[in-house]
Formats: sequence, structure tokens, C-alpha cells
Amino acid sequence: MKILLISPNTESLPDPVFPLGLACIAGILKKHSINHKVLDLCFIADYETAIKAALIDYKPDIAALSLRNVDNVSYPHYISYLKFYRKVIKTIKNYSHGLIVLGGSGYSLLPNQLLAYLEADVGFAGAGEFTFLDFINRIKKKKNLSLYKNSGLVISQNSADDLNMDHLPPPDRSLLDCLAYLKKGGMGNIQTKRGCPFKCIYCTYPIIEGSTVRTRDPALIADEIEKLLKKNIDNFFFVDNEFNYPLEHAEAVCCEIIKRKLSLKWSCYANPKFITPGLIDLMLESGCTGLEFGTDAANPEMLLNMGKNFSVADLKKASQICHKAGMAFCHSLLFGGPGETMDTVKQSCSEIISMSPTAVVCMVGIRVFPGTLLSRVAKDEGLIKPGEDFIEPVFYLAQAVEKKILPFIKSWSKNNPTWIFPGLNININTNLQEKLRRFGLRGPLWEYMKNLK
Ligand code: B12
Ligand code: SF4
Repeated sequence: MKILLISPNTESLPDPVFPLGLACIAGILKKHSINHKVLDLCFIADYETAIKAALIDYKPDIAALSLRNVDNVSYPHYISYLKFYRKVIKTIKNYSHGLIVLGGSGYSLLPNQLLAYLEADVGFAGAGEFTFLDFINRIKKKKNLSLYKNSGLVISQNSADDLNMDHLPPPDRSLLDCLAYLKKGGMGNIQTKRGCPFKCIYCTYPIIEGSTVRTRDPALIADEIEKLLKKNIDNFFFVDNEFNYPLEHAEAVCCEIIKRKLSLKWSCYANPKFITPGLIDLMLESGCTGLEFGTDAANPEMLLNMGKNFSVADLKKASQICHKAGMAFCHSLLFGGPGETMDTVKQSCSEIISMSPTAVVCMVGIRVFPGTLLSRVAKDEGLIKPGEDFIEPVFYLAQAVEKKILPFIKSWSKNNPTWIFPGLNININTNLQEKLRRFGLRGPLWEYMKNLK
């Protein structure tokens, strides 16, 4: 049995992202001595030639694609990656009769729809290590691959909550060019846990990872970092939904890094509710250069509507703690959720200004995915029609702000250069990003906004 793992993610904004999910699958295949190779299309200009060469040379039984992104979830400058994936799959079919299987975070959001749209054979939704391994073992026993051709079969990791992360092998990065990502401004990526128990109305993370938190042993995390440091990867993003929940685990990870005297820079997403001076000190001491709060709004009504588990007071307190310790921090805002008015938008803006963050990343309109609470609201409001397949994006944008928000943002951003609006290419775009990277800037670009202040 030969498996070709393919990463077709070529997005370079905000920076090229190393295919960690694919490396997790490579890790389990390696552990079980299953013959596999990797084709990463990220830095390849001529994808057709690369695919042809890989398939003719290796003749895999299965081409397994890791679909990280569906689209850039950005409004109004929206980019879909699906047409490119379709071309990739067409090319694969030209040179291989093997099975085509799909997995990945993006895939997991629309498993049946994408299997049909991309005309692949089998899909794996959610964590893929055990489901994919089981599938390969099943095929090996039956010795009949063709059973699954065009099967429409979607296998879900429905017991994700039972998955003990410490039983998993570490991601295997050996068949990928990790340094290429760093050179282009990307980061090494590390997962310290899976799952999120919170219920923000639009959020897909609990769908992808499950809602029960499964933490990894800090010693195993530090082992993984040590190995990467030996390969000169010294700038990391901790990819957890919320690095600082549970607080004790986040502290333990920092302590392990400090104990081993590992020299790295890292950043992460964080929840303002679980920020303490002690944690921020440990984060700084272990090399953290900045954290990104999933704030969404700074107005009591909108925090409630968005299902957030913190208050404006929590946001202020977390911001103050960061300021006091000298930690760079960014608030991510999402304008246009249910109940948003221009008054709530303006209130959020002025509250955030008073917190004086290093930068603000601001999205307008929320990409709706099935299975979220927001999709129910959107359905009730008639935004989602029966039979909607979500392949073309549906953006939720409250009617009260629909016409006024874009002009407001254009004028707001003129006086606020540290506010980034990715969906409007304001204060970030490919040209600017390339220029900054040429100066050798690494890590999240928003962290450099402090130089603008
Ligand atoms: C961390 C993160 C980031 C960081 C990444 C930093 C870094 N250097 O790693 C940053 C902030 C840079 C980022 C940027 C973006 N991100 Co992001 N990100 C995430 C996040 C939170 C974690 C991703 C991760 O690493 N997970 C850990 C790995 C191990 O898990 P995994 O990839 O899912 O892999 C598992 C399974 O999916 C499966 N699997 C994976 N591949 C395969 C293959 C096969 C064959 C099988 C069987 C199984 C399988 O098994 C794996 C192990 O269990 C996810 C949300 C989430 N919780 O998943 C969003 C997410 C992936 N991002 C998303 C998006 C949209 C983006 C951006 C386009 C946003 C933007 N407009 O800028 C950019 C794209 C960047 C790029 N170049 O691709 C979306 C993608 C889905 C979608 N809507 O299209 C997600 C799901 C969030 C969301 N909004 O829903 N992101
Ligand atoms: S936004 Fe953050 S806290 Fe809320 S559900 Fe998603 S991952 Fe969890």
C-alpha cells in the first residue's frame, strides 16, 4: 500500500502555513510503517508537472489531500481555494487510477459537499490519525481498493472527545521543507491541545476539534520544540484555539520551556478571560512575543450575542495586564454579527482604542458554516435557503450596518493605522507583506505595528 500525501495550500497571506495536519497523518503512517511520500504544492509554481512527476514516479494506491482552507473567510474581498483544488484533483486523475481521499480542517467543515464538489472518493472529517489508519488496515484486509471508488463515504472522528493526545505520535515533518516556510515569513507550528468547550455562535473550531479539551503532556511538547530548534526553526505559532485555556496547562507548557532553557520566539491565540499576571510573566519568560485575543466586540450586547464567555471588564483587565508586563497584544474584532448596529460598532471601536492594543485585526461580515449557532440564526432570518451547500460563501452581516459599515471603516482606518482590515486589504496586502518579509520580519506582522505607534 503506497500513499501520496498532498498539501495543495498555496495561500501566502498572512504568511505561508506549514501543513501541520498533513504532518500528523505522516506521523501515524510512519509509526505504522505504511509506505508514504509527501507532495507540498505551497512553493511550486507548476503544480501540474509536480503532480505528474510524483504520480508517475511513485504510483500511489491512494492520493490523500489535506484541505486546510476552503476560503479566506474575508468579506468583501473573498477568495475561494476550491477551484484550484478541483484542478489539482483533475490532474491527479489524469495520471493515477488510485483512490482520492480528502481530510483537513477546511474539509471537515463541509465534508459531504466537498466530496461531491471535488469528485473525490472518500473523506475524513475531524482528527484523521486513527480513522485514516483504520481505513488503510481495512483496505489491506479486503485487498480491494475499487470498493471505495466514488463511494461518497465520509468517515468522521465522532469519538474525538476520547482521543488521548499523548497516545499520538508526534507530527512527522521530515518529508517537508520546514525552513522554506520560515524563510517566507511563516512559523513553525505546535499544537499543545485539541478542543474548545466554549460556544461562540459562529465558531467552527469545536466542529473540527471537538468540544472537550484534550491537553498534551508539556514534556512531549517541549521535545517537539527541541527537535525543531535543532533544525533552526526558532519562531513558532501555538495553533491551539485558545492557548491559555486551561490556564494551568498553559502555565505548565511555559514552565517546561523555561526549565529546559529553550530559546524560541512564539505567539498564540488567547482568551481574555483567563489572563493573569503570573501567566503573562511565564509567557514572556518562555519567549512569547505577542498574543491575539479572539475579542470579536467590546460592547456588552454584542459579546452576549456572539456567545462570548467574557465581559468588556475582562477585556480591559487582560489589556492592562499585558501593558504592565510589556507583552504585545492584538484584539481581533468581528463586525456585523446578529444585533450589530452602527452604535455597537462605534462603542466597540472606542472601547478598544481605550485599551491601546498593539494592533487590531478586524473582519466585517461572518462566513457562515453549517453546524454553528449562527447558521441557525441565518436560516431563521432567511439568509440560508433550503438546500444551501455553503460552497459559495454566505456572509452574515446585520442589516442595520449593511450599507454603512464599509464607508465607516474606510474613514476609521485613515486615523488608525494599527487597525488591519484583511477583507478590505487595508493595512495588509500581498505587496506590503512581501516588502516587510524582505526586511527579515518574522512572526505575525501585527506585532510590528508597535513600531508604527
Ligand atoms: C492556527 C491557525 C491559523 C494560524 C496558523 C499559524 C501557523 N503557522 O500554523 C494563522 C493565524 C496564520 C492562520 C491563518 C489563516 N487561517 Co487559520 N486556523 C488556525 C487554526 C486555529 C488551527 C490550525 C491547525 O494548525 N490545527 C492543528 C492541525 C494538527 O490540525 P488539522 O490541520 O485540522 O489536521 C487534523 C485533521 O484536520 C486531519 N487532517 C488534516 N489533513 C488531513 C489529510 C488526510 C488525508 C486525512 C485523512 C486527515 C487530515 O487530521 C489532522 C490531525 O488530526 C484553525 C482552526 C482549527 N481549530 O482547526 C484555523 C483555520 C484552519 N484557518 C482558517 C482560515 C480561513 C485561515 C486564513 C485563510 C485566514 C485569513 N483570511 O487570513 C489564513 C490562511 C493562512 C494560510 N497561509 O493558509 C480556517 C480554514 C477553513 C475555512 N473557513 O476555509 C480555519 C479552520 C478557521 C476557521 N475560520 O474556520 N490560521
Ligand atoms: S472563538 Fe475561541 S473560545 Fe469561542 S468557540 Fe471558538 S475557539 Fe472557542
